[in-house]
Amino acid sequence: MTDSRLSEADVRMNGLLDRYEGGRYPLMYFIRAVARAKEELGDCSKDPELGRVVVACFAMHTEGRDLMSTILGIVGFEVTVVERYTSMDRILELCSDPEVTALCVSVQATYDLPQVKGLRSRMDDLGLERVVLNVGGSPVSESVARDIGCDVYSPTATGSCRAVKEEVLRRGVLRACN
Ligand code: B12
Repeated sequence: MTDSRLSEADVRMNGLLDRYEGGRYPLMYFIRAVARAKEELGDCSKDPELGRVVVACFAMHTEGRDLMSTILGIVGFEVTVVERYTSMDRILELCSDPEVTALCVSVQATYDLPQVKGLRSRMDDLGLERVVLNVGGSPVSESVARDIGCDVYSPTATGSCRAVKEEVLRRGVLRACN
């Protein structure tokens, strides 16, 4: 998208993302500043090639969910932010919407890891092969992400969001070729 077609909201929110990514903006300041910009300028533009991402968490640990939802919205996804205390069954039900191209799950506590164990194969059994899976949070190392069957993994939130976007676009291209 050429700069001239970038909305004021796009410019402001990408500016905030650069500051967060550069480590010059604490997490909660970043999330709140983007929310304020959205109120003031409206949402930033969405890329129809990306579709919708479902972003979930467990119980009361919502910061990882909110961080990922904020960044995924800026990089062009429509975002479904799943309510606290939502079961994994219900989260997967939300992913059956054909618009949904990716699922990001925030795990904060080790005792929530059993809920994402073998999640990729569970999704495939439900016919959700097309949905890109990313799980993150402090208990999720690269090897834990591999055990879960994550399609993309990164130690940073911005890294994960960019990897999810790349993989969704790559699969989109593949689908178009077939
Ligand atoms: C904030 C917090 C709370 C807040 C939550 C507020 C909120 N709205 O989220 C409150 C006070 C409510 C809370 C409550 C509890 N908490 Co608490 N909490 C924390 C704390 C301090 C920070 C977690 C956090 O939000 N981090 C910020 C996020 C963004 O970081 P992150 O997920 O790690 O993500 C980073 C990377 O993973 C990366 N990333 C890369 N790829 C991806 C992909 C995705 C999808 C995501 C999300 C991220 C990501 O991006 C991020 C930044 O780079 C942690 C300690 C810690 N430092 O982790 C304890 C912690 C998670 N809590 C803990 C516990 C035990 C509890 C309680 C049970 C305490 C109690 N007895 O009441 C309750 C449970 C409440 C409930 N029912 O859920 C324990 C869990 C222990 C364990 N076994 O794992 C911890 C580890 C503290 C501790 N050391 O004991 N908690």
